[in-house]
Amino acid sequence: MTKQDELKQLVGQEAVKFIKDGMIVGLGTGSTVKFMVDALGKRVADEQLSIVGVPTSQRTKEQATRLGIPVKDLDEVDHIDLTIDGADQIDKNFQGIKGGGAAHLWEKIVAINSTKNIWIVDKTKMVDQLGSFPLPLEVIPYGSHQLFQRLANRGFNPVFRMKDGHHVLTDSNNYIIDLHLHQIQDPQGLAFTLNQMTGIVEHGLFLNIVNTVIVGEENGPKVLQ
Ligand code: ABF
Repeated sequence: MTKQDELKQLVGQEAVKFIKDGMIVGLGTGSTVKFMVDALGKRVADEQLSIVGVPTSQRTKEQATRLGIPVKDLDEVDHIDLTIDGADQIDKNFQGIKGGGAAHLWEKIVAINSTKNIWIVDKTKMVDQLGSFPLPLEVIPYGSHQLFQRLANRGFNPVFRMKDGHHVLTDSNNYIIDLHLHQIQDPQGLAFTLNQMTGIVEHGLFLNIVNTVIVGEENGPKVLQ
C-alpha cells in the first residue's frame, strides 16, 4: 500500500466514527471513500450497526451492497443525516473541487440534501487556491461540441474526458469536460458564469457545502471544522 493510500485509509476509518446507529448516510465516490465504505461494512457486520447508505455512484452502490450495507436511492429516503465523500481540492475556506471520479452531479445532489457533510482527503488535496486540478463539468452530449467551443472562446481551456478513444460517460450517461484553469481566483463568480451556460448539467465547484474536513497526515488524521 502506498503512503498516500495509507493516509486515505486512515481518514476513511476516522470518518466512520462519526456514523451513529440509525443514521441515513450518504456514501461518496472515489478511492478514499472506498476505504471508508470498507470500514463501514466492517462496523455493520461486527456491531450490527443499523444504518442505510445512499450511494453517489453505481460503483459505490455495488461496493456497499457487496459488504452487506443496506442501500437506498436518494428518492427513497426523506433526508440524509450525514454524507461522507472525497474531494479533489479543498482551499482554506473549505471551498472544493470535486468530480475527478466523474460522479460530482450525484455527489452534489446528495450533499445538498444532507444535514452534515464531511470530506475525507489525504493532505495533498489541501491547497491555498483552487484550480490546479482541472474543473470537471458534466455536460449533455447533445450540442456538447458547440458548448466546448464556447468554453474555449472564453479561455477556459476545455478538454473532453476520454478513455480508450471514447467519451467517459457518467452514471447519467452524460459527458465530462475538464477546464484547465490553473487557478480560480473567484470561485463564486466562476460558478455563476458556468450556471448560466446551457448544456452544462453541473460543475465541480462545491461552495459552502462541507462542514468538516478530515485530513490524513503522517502524525494521524486531523479533523478541521
Ligand atoms: C469523489 O472523490 C470525487 O468527486 C473526487 O474526484 C474524488 C476524489 O477521489 P480520490 O479520493 O480517489 O482522490 O468525491
